Amino acid sequence: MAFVDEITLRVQAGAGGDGVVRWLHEKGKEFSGPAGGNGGNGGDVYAAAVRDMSHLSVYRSNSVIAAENGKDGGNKSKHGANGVDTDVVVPIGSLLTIVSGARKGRTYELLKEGERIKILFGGRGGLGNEYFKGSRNTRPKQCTPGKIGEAAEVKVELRLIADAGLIGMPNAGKSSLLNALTAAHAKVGAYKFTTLEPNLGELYGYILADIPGLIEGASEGKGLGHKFLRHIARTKIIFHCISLENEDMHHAHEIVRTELSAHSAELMTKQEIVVLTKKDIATPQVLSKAKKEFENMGIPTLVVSVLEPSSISAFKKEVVKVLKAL
Ligand SMILES: Nc1nc2c(ncn2[C@@H]2O[C@H](COP(=O)(O)OP(=O)(O)O)[C@@H](O)[C@H]2O)c(=O)[nH]1
Ligand SMILES: [Mg+2]
Repeated sequence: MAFVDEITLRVQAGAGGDGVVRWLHEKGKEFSGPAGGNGGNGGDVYAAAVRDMSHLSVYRSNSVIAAENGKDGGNKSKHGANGVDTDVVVPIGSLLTIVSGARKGRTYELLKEGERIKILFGGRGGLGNEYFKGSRNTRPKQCTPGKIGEAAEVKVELRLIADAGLIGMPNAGKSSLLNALTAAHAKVGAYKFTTLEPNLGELYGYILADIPGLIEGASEGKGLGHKFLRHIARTKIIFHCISLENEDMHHAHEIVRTELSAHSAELMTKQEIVVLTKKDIATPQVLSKAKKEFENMGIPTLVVSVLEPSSISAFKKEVVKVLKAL
């Protein structure tokens, strides 16, 4: 299923129940007093954040998300029950914008798991005739209807809060690494342009994002770079993957850094760690030369092969150490 990172939902808060006109019926006394109850309030709509990054896909077939209406008042002074509230459930990192209705233009950002914000109010319940009873009005015949609930179109944009982004040239091994480090199932291919959507994985509570190559998008003229940069805007660190297959590791590094700077000056300022991938195919000489080259530039450098379990477990420890220190 395609990853949904933007969707517009039609959302409806509940209407209030109506107030009613009712009379007490005491023995031998017809209509002895007003006893119509108030209507219940309509349910409110909340936005609620969950950790499931792919949650927006559940809304693709739902046309309207609605809270329950309040119940009408009853006899014997019984008030109607309030309508049940409802939640628009969105992944952490979602930005909600109300695009129509009375609250048009309001925005809400959900950054914490379990965070819940009221975005639309249900209508108040109407008043029953008992409410209008007074010394001058002992037999009120009036009641009021419930108010309608607020309705709006709500645009949800997901901005992933990845702790770390994996970047690099196509084929650098980014998706393979994400899969090896986390329970993600990113597509892996020996050809370019495999990854056209950001893949996410979780490593001991840290979110890692496999960012489709900036080069991949740019060279295809798809402008994917920009779309995905939105997701890594909050990333604290960049793991720059460079395959040891490259003839010139330094050049490969430069190409990606240049592309990155063209898209986002902000990303250039993030902490960078070079990850030399596919260690299994490199000679010790190539490996140590490459490592030295980057370390001489002052860039911390790690080495890994997804084909060697011991390499992966050592690498995991290094990555967690780095993430904890952020
Ligand atoms: N020998 C070897 N091949 C790897 C390693 N990691 C990835 N590959 C291969 O390199 C190719 C590109 O990998 P992929 O993860 O799709 O790269 P991405 O384009 O950066 O996401 C695939 O054929 C992988 O099987 C590794 O550690 N060793
Ligand atoms: Mg990939």
